[in-house]
Parts: sequence; structure tokens; C-alpha cells
Amino acid sequence: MTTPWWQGAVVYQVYPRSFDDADGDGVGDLAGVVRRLGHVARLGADAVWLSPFYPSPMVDFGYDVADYTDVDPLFGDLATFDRLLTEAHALGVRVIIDWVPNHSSDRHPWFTAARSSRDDPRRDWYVWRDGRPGGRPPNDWESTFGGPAWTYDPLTAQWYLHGFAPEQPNLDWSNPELAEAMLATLRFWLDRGVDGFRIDVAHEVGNVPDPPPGVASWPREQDWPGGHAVLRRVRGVLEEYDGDRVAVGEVYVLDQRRLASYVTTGDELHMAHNFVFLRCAWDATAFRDVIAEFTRLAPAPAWPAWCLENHDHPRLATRYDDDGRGPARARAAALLLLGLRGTPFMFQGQELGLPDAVVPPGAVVDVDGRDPERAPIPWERPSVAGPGAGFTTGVPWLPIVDDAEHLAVAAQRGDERSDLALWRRLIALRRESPALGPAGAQTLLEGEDDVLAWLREADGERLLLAINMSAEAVRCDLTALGGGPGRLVVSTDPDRVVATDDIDVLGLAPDEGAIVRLT
Ligand code: TEU
Repeated sequence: MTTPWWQGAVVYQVYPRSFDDADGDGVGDLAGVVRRLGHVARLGADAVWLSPFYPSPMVDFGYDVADYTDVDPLFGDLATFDRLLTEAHALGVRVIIDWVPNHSSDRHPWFTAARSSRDDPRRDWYVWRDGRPGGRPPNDWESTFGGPAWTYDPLTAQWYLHGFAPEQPNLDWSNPELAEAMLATLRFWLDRGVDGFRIDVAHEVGNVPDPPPGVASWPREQDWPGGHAVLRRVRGVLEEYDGDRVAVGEVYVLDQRRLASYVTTGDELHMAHNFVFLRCAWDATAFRDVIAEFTRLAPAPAWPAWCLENHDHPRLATRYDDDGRGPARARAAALLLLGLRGTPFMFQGQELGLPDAVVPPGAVVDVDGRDPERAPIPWERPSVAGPGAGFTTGVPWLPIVDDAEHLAVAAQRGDERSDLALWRRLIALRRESPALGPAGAQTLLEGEDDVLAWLREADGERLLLAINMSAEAVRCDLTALGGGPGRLVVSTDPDRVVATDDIDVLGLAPDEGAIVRLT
């Protein structure tokens, strides 16, 4: 069996609103993505995952979809999407798109029809229930964004379910016509040539059970039993096509046993994002335990997907910055992400070590306060390109990060000490190294508590990777760690001189990560 492309891929998440704005309206667009594909290709990424670009009222910035088979005029049109696909493929970059099967927008024509009458043929494409006496909702479930998960619709005098905003009514996958209509939207994009899908809240899709007696609240990170059957049907659609089309799920469950159940049967998701990993403290033991547990629960041929940033979470440089060490930790985290067995998913701007932007109260636009991590990419130095930092000639929809002058792509390009140079180096190494590739075995090493260390090996190549997650310098005896002498090939510390002689002891500065080629 040949290795599917996505097992060897580095996937780069593009959040189109904030990537590049080609038409100067302050919001990024697909034409902007097209003209920056070279950046993605030069970085060495193998695929992009595009966050939603569908027609949308933008209550949740595109995760409220009003048409699953078109492009919002704000982002362009289908012709621009096709151009994106063609140009990406010409550069050897695959394209994965976001698919939001759990809910649509309340402006989707399906919902407009559904709410028009209890007898409408589309009524049961959504989840309707009678309220409790006294004008109370069917139960006390809360939505992820806060407030009740039910909204009363006066015209038909029933309540509809929404796990997120009231403008995002849940679709009812137990309805066969809805299921067929949604699966047809997958075929629409597969026929156009997309390489796969990132499935939004994959764990909440499925038959919605009536509230179990006595359960008042809807637990966060709920997964529904019916969801697995839905994902099997999604997989079936992907397998109608050639080319190893891939499904990666956003499975936001914090119990790795349940998480693993989405990827171990071989007929559901190919990969699932691991939020236990994303939510780890900066602590070697915590990371080691998560990796070890997932590896045990999801052994080969199941395949891990690792990510540490996305459009919903504070960026690494900010999240791990409690003592001013965020930037160094973000660099070490690059080595973690790219050095593990599994497919790394990175978020645009992670290669620049971007922190969150400072968003003043008056500039907050997201329902869930996720604006800081969604700040636009600074392509150019503001001193050269003006306040839009090469992202836009207009007024950016969110503030640009404070230190864009030094963090901009143009400022980092050509600087060997930059984060961008480190990412390129690590991705290039990953590409040429059998040990870091899909066939590379992985062994977690026991050693210093504060050092996360692991071995990757294939075809006689042995690489030892180590990250010092403490505030003290440490010395790792390579032989004791299970290695023997070796040669330092990469350090995440820009001040470290990578010498060419063999070492027996690897010294690591606080928050430094390194790769040693064992000899
Ligand atoms: O996220 C689902 C999800 O669980 C998030 O709401 C997450 O808990 C929260 O953002 C943490 O702050 C997906 C999308 O990634 C997100 O952008 C959407 O808002 C959400 O689904 C609804 O579609």
C-alpha cells in the first residue's frame, strides 16, 4: 500500500479574511490567497486548508453558511476559486476546504423554508421542539457562545436548536433528504478538484437525542452517537473519488479515548485535530502524556494530526508568554509540531511567530472574542507599505499586530535568525529526512522531567529531538537518553551556533529545542 499524500504533508491553514486583500476593502479574499500562494510553496507546505469562503451573513465570519456551493462576493466568485485550485496544484500545493455540516446560517434558503411552516418539506431538516410550560425552552442546554441553545420562532410556535449562535440553526442529519443534500455539496467541490475537507465540529454532527432526563445542561465537547454514522457516509463519498481525498475533523472532545474512536475504524475520518494537545500547558510531562496516550489509543494504521494554533485560540507567542518567553516557546513549538509522527497543521502567521494583536474594546467584532488571533498577516513593513502592512491598501477589518515592522514577512525574509527561516529549515529537513517522514518510527524518551525528548528513525537514519520546557539550562547526556553521540542539525535558539563536530552531551537553553542526527 502506498502512503497517502496527506501523511507526508505539512498543512497550512488560511483564514481568508485575514490573509491578503486584493481589492482594498480591508477584508482578505480569494484573489489575495492566489497571489500569496508562492509564500506557502516557498515555506514548503504541501497543502492549504481554507477556512470558509461561502456566502454568509458573517455572524460567525463564514461559519454560518448561507449556500454550500458558492463563494461570497466579499471573497470573490467560483471562477476565482477555480483559479486558486489550478494555481495551487501547479505549485504542488493541495487544497482542503472547510465544510460546516453541523449548522447552516439562518439565512440559508433551507432554513427560510423550514421556519415558514410546520408542514414545509424542509421543516425536519432542522431540529424543532415544543417548549416547556411557561414559555421555557425544551431544556436548559446552553450554546457554545453562551445563552440558551434554543430560540423560539413565533411564526410556527416551536423552538429550534443551535449549538452556536441563534443565527446558526443545527441541521438534522437523521433526515434522509437533508443528509443527501449535504453529501451532494461534498461532491460539488470534489468534482471541482478539491483534495479534501476540514469538517467543522465533526463530533456534534448527528442525530440529536432528546434531552436525557435530569440532564439540564449541554456539556461542552459533547459528541453525539449518530455522528459516527454520518462520518462513515462522508468517507464513502470521498472514496467515490481517486487521489486520496482526505477528511480531517475538528473533533473538540477532550477525552482522547473518544477522540481516537473517530480515526481507528478506518471508515470515518482520516485524521482528527487533537485539542487536548492544543490545550496543553507548556510542560514536558503534559505533552509527553498526551502524545503517549494518543499513540496507545490510536496505533497505526491510524494517523495523528497535530496542531497548536488555529483561528479560535490565542497564538503560541501570547498563550505561553506568562514570563515573557512566548516567542522562544513558539519557536520550540515549531520543532514539536514538525518533528512528531503525524500530520502537522499550522495556522497562517505561525511561521512568523506572530503574537495576538491588541484589539481595543471598540474594535471587537467576533461573537466569541477570537479577534486577536485573527489579525491580518503583515506582509510588508508598515514604514514601507503604510498602516495596512501589505495586507490591504484600505482599512484592515482587524488591527494589525503591534510589532509588524519586525514581524512582517518582508522583514523576516532573508534573515537567517528569523522564525520564518527556522520554519523553512525545519520543513525542508522534514521533507528530505526518512526518519521524519510517514515511515519514521517514534519513541518517546524518558530523561529529565523538563525535557520532552523523542527519537525518530527510518532507513538507518536516527534523529533525536529534544525541547527544554523549563526556565533553566539543561544538559542531556545523549547516550543515557538512548542515543549515543550525534551532530546538532537544528536549534530553535537563533543565537546558537550549529557546529559540525559530534557531541555526547546536548546543552539546551531555557525553551530551546534541538534536533541531533545520531551517528
Ligand atoms: O469551532 C468549534 C468550537 O468548538 C469553537 O467554538 C471553540 O470551542 C471556541 O472557538 C474556543 O474559543 C468551530 C470553528 O472553528 C469556529 O470558528 C466556529 O465559530 C464554530 O465551529 C462554529 O461553526
